Amino acid sequence: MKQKGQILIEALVAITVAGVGLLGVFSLLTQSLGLNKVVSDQFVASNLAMEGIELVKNLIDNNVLQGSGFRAWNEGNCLTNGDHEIDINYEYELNSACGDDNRFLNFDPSTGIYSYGGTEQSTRFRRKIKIDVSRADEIQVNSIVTWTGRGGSASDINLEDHFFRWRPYQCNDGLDNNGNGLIDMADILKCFSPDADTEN
Ligand SMILES: [Ca+2]
Ligand SMILES: [Ca+2]
Repeated sequence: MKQKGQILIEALVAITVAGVGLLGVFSLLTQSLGLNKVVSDQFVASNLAMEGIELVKNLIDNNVLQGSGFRAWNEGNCLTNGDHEIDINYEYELNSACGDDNRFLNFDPSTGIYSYGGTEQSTRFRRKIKIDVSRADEIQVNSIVTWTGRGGSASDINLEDHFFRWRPYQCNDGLDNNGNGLIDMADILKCFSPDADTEN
């Protein structure tokens, strides 16, 4: 026949074993939740970096869409050497403040837009769009997103892209760009070279 004390000891041992087992589960759960946060931060940062590249593409496309006589494809609107803050507003229009004030991006849950304006929730993400237009016929863009991750560690994603001038120059495109009835270099006196971009 078992003694009462023996039963108590058995119960204590069982509780301890169960407790140790549960501790392992809790520790795993905490780790998993922490990693979840790391992954979601990286996911948001990657997308913000990608958006940065898209915003520069939009600036370039806008230059081209304005047509000849507007400005060169690689000029104006933050398309200058240096670091820039570029975002979109609620109307999905491009804001190009240019220059870098090292500001945090805000998040608007109702639109899902990350931007510098408004009174949305402040985030831990900063985006710097580094532009290099010093090479002819090429724009280098580095979209760099930085944030403070789990445990206060600094993280960053640097996405690099190169845009090239693939459209032919006005003096060599086979088109009468300025509508004077003369087409391209052989005809036009002021087209001194095939890579001139004003047909006048
Ligand atoms: Ca032409
Ligand atoms: Ca012409």
